[in-house]
Amino acid sequence: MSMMKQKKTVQKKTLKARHTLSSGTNSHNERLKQDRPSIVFPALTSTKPKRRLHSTRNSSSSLHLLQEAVLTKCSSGSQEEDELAGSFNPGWMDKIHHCPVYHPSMDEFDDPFVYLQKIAPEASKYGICKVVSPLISSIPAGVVLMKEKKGFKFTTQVQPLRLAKWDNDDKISFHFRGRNYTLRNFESMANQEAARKYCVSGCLPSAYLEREFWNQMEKGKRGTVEYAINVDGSAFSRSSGDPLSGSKWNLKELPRLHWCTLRLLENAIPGVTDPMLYIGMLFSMFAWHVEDHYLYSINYHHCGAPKTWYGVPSNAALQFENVVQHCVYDRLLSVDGEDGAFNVLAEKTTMFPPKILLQHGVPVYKAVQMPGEFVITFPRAYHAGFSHGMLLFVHGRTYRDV
Ligand SMILES: O=C(O)CCC(=O)C(=O)O
Repeated sequence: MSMMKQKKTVQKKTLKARHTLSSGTNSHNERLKQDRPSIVFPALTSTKPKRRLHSTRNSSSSLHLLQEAVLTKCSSGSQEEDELAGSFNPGWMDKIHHCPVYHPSMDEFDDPFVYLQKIAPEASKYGICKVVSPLISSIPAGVVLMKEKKGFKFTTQVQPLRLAKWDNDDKISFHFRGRNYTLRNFESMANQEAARKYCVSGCLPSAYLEREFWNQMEKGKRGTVEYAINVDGSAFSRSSGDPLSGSKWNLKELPRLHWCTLRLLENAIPGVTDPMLYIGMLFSMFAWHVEDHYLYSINYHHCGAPKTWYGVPSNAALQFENVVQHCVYDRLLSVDGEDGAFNVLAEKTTMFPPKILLQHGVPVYKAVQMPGEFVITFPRAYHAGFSHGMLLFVHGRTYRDV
């Protein structure tokens, strides 16, 4: 397709998308429409990060949500694959096994690097793992933020809760800012939204929400959710009396520990040498991606509803990129070969159900992260996921090699 025609198609789709979002009847969309400071719908191909050198900050958090028809067309037709490829069929979710969960003793927990080195040979085979902290914070995260970050406010991003109606030669992404919130305002908005959907704001069983999330993604039309990502700060307290914050697992301190290579960086890099806060609501999501420069990531859940993660081990990264290249995007990517998939994934905008991976024999595991738990992602392990409700979460990237 010529550049001109492509541009026109994107514009046409953009207008359609704008119409869909702004004409939504649901009250959340209406409120966003009124308060939204700016709306940008960049074309998918507008910003291509350099291979393995894209910046955390600049990675768009908008999502390319993929049409089910495109997603399922690679099914080779065996009975099992047909079942996995069927219209909404929760059966595939049970086929994704949980990643390992570690319960270190106080002694083992003393040094995160020694501990991670110990579990890495086994845990890295799953791409992700959970570490349940034997220490808890004595000061709740909300209290830390209120006290240590006076007037704390953050801006969300709006994510469409649906798969896009793409055709084979067109693709767009939605990327626009949500509102500015205090923690309390965000929580009340998030709880109202959850109650609007399920009559109560309390958390429902994880398996139910996993089914609901993918069901809504596949069947949804106008719904949106908000997610505050890459917010400067951390909810680890400065008080030395707090057992977890006083430990080496405090993500503010971890990159400065003696054998973390990141301590050698002269300048602070948000999200790398300093952790970042993520504040989510029911079905806030993060797209499939690997960490910048293939770093490890370490993520602590401070409070709120659980979060589901999916992870793919690094030895299947090429296989994963191949599936993205040939089955998810089909012929849509402008750059061929492994770079095409890598580049588009680096934009952190590609979200598709893990059943596509199952259909193509790509190993994928899941974790349901609760407050008080760390999730580790290993170098070059693709991961994606969603929140089960309002939650407060800290993410940090850490050293390259264990
Ligand atoms: O929870 C999120 O939104 C993102 C976590 C993560 O995988 C990341 O920041 O790399």
